[in-house]
Amino acid sequence: MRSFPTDFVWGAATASYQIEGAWNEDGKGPSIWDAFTKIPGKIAEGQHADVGCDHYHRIEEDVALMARMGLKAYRFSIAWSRIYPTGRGEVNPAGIAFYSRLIDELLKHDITPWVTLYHWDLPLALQLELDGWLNPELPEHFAEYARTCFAAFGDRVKHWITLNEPWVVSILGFGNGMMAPGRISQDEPYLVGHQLLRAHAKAVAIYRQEFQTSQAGQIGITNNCDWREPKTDSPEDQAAAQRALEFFLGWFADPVYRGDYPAVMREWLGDRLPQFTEEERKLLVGSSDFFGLNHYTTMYAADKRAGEIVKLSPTGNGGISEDQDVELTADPAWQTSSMGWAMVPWGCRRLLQWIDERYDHPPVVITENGCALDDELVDGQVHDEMRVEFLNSYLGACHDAIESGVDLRGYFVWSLMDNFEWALGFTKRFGIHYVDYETGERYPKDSAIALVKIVAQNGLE
Ligand code: PNW
Repeated sequence: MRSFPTDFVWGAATASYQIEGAWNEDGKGPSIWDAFTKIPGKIAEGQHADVGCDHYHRIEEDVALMARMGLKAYRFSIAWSRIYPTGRGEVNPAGIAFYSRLIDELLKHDITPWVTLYHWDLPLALQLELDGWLNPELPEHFAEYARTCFAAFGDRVKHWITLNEPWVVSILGFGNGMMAPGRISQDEPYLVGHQLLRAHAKAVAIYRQEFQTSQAGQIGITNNCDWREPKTDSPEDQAAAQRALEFFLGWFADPVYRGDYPAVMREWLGDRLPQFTEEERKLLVGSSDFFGLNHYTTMYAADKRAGEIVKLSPTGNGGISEDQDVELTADPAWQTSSMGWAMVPWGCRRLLQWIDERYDHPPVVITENGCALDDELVDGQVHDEMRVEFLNSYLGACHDAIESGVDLRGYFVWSLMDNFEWALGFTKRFGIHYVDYETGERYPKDSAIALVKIVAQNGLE
């Protein structure tokens, strides 16, 4: 039996736009995802999440799913445009009431809420009126929205995540245009990333100054990163892998833990990378009480300096690589999910080790890990053996990391249930519960049953 620390947090994660539906109910304003999904050609099969998983109308049922599983925590996100329909100005009381009810329902079942303030669904008005995250004013509006949430929910919410995956917002939203708002640019990702970091720092400063003492909660940021393994042991490829990790995770974690962007980004990007003021640096350093990590896959990295410039498009799961002169490849022997993402548990372990070393042994929480498969519902059952294997092997890697000294505090599976997978719509299923989108019915998959056992034993057999 491989046991986890006794207070290890076992949870499941979701995000507002992916599950809620009720896109225009009870005063909610439209978000950039409500608009983006309506543009022909942006989403697989022309889908959108106007109804989504209908979670907005099923919170009791969905909390009951988690309670039955014995989960200790639930990570969800707040739709900014439910709280502020136009992103700023008047608060919408029905929006506050909805999340308040969800939080109470969770607490009633001893499930700890972990709340993400921004999981990509920017109020549309802020995009149209202010150019969204390109505008240096956005951090002010985000901080104000955050303050409203701390004031309304902070008596009961003790775990806050400011932003989910600023890398995805920057690269996929403004680099290759795969995600809302769908812009394609070489330079905007770095400008947007800068405003996201400023927004995070401001929200944390408000929490610390006005709420943390009385509410006694924690606040942090969640970044996503895949592992990058040197393709050969040549010094060039080793440097390429390190550079790829610094461009991926260091971009957003270095400012928070070390006070500035990685030196290699400064060197490679020059003026294209904005500068922090001294004051911003001070707000940023130490602005995360835990290291939130979303981790999905691994690729090999090789030096590509001599090669031709690759076009602006995601290379596998890697994002823009031309600025880094890194070539990413996968081992054809690796098993892949229906996203095409390779399943490489040892990559998870190495990434945890890398974080531990680079950021001086921070408490880490895996806020997302999981895989999409072509699940089929047969007689009310889903036998997702591959996902069971995925969970066992990745959790095994987590356990190894803990044994070698990494301070890993929790694990949230992505996702509680199948949901709207952004540009891929409902064609990808990440859930440990199967959702029948015709009837709205949820069914536990074998992976949910396996996780129940792991949580009950607090370990792996
Ligand atoms: C994350 N990439 O997104 C998000 O936090 C979830 O909302 C999403 O459903 C989940 O992972 C699965 O995709 C990512 O290209 C999207 O590297 C794309 C990438 C990484 C994470």
